[in-house]
Amino acid sequence: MSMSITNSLSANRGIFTADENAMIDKLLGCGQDHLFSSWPAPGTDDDDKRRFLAQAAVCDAGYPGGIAQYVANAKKLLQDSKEGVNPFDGWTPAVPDGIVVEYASKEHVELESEGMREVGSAAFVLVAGGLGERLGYSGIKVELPCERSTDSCYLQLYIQSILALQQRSAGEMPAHRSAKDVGIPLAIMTSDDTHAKTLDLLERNDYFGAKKEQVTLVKQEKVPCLTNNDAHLALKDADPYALQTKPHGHGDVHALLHTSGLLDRWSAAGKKWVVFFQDTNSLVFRVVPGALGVSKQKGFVFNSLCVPRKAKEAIGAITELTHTDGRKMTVNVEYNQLDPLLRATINKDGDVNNDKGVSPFPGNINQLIVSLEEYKTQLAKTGGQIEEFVNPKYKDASKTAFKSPTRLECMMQDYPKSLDASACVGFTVFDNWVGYSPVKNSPADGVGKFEGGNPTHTATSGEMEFYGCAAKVLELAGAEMAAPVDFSANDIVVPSGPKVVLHPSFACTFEELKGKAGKGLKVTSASSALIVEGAGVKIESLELDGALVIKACPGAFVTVKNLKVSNKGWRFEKCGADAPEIDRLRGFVIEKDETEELVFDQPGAYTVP
Ligand code: UGB
Repeated sequence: MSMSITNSLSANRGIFTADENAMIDKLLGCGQDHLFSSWPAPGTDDDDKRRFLAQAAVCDAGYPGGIAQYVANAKKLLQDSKEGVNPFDGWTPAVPDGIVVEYASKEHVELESEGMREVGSAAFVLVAGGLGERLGYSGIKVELPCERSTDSCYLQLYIQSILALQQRSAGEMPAHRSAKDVGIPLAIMTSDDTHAKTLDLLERNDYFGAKKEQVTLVKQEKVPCLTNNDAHLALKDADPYALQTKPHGHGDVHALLHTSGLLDRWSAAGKKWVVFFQDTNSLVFRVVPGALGVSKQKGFVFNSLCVPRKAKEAIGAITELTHTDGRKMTVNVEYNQLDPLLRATINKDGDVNNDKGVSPFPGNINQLIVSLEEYKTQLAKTGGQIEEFVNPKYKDASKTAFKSPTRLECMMQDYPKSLDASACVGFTVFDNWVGYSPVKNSPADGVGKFEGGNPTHTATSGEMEFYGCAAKVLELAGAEMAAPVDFSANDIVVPSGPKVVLHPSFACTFEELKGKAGKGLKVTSASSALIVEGAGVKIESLELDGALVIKACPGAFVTVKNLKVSNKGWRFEKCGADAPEIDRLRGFVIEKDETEELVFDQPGAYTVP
């Protein structure tokens, strides 16, 4: 520590509390003297100095082991990065074996019924702390409508899906439920970027029908940025009393579930599983019951949901890694690391498609199911700390200076790296159409993906795939659906068939759905729209060419028999650059010319017509 810092700091010491002084000691103890080098004498900027120490204390408390540990980890990772240490040195990748489930197959139906027996013992965790920079939306992603036909937003779809599962599983809930038990809990990880807006969305919508106590928000803190290989923390250019901070990644969710006490609470309430999912995948609940069935049947302590992956697609690849010393693990290799790893080991061409047009490595969609008891025990040992990485952009080949401050990051799918080799880790593959349709990319990036023959993962594809999945599920149940036609918006082309929305209340599993709709349902035009809401709706025979909405409140049992609906229906029209942001993201608006509406808002038994 230089003399002048010692002097200016010593002079300031008297104005701080014991805790504030302890924070200063912590920072000095891990080589952060520079933070105080321009502090003026006491009497000047004292409130700003306290503000700085308060922010440092938040960062300290938000990181397992505190700032000192963060700096120590950073020094090691920055050193490795400078020396070009390959994190996969000694590891050889191979295509792993996993459980491949064909939706609607006999095996799938059995897995779903097994999963439905377990789902009352599950807790759900939504990671929604990301800014969604790739999408470029100004709000939070979970408030985006997943489709414009009903305008249900992602958070609404998720909560209503959980409530539907809860309603089906009421008889399967742990026997020792107490009056305080809130059913199937949902935790949402937010960040400073998303917290207030997420809370506001919930409050404004009365928690979308969930009990307030059922939903817990846990906020991740950002981590300090680093200016050099000595892991010096960065101050903001415009404010010498504020640390520059950035998100630490979705891996924070593990430490937060541990420190918040949620895992203990869930365990005490008899929960057995924790199901993680991301902010914009409208299809996730179609595959949760089956995947939970796989976890139960195979005894997986960790189960990643996967889809077939196109080479170079921005989703991680599940890979079996074998070390020269004999160690073996099946883990996610992130999309930017797979290509160099393959080139350096088993395939000079890197991340390329096989003769079936897909990467041989299944794609991780970060929908993860963990077994609570083992998870809780493991986190008690590790504090939830997840292997981190750093990705500095260097100014030149000397690798001594960064273009801009960097930070450590971690990913939630890396949790199994902390498990013993004997842990039962597995994965479950479903087809893309039924399990994965995220909205991550801006319209402009979508065009690039489209031109490269890759999934666009835009709001345009997200909406059409949501309808397409429901239509295909009905088809598998025996319905006749008009074939999709090409639909173009925002300079990409997506298949567009009947616009089918099956509200989560309608059916939770394929078997349940098949008992309510399938044979006898005929949708004769790709432009038709069919919206069905309510557990009591049963479609025995219906022919549709146009738009039909059927809504039944809880307790209303509606049988649709010999109904023929033909009307002008809805048009999906391109929108202009002056349209509201939500419309511009998908590139179209819906013009509802004519709709047949069958609404039953009183319990009872009805037959239509
Ligand atoms: N998220 C947080 O909650 N906090 C954070 O600090 C960061 C993110 P992205 P990413 O399914 O397509 C992941 O940015 O990280 C939330 C997997 O790593 O959308 O590029 C955020 O709100 C990858 O293996 O994705 O890639 C969102 O809900 C692959 O599975 C979630 O974390 C890929 O997702 C994911 O954040 C995919």
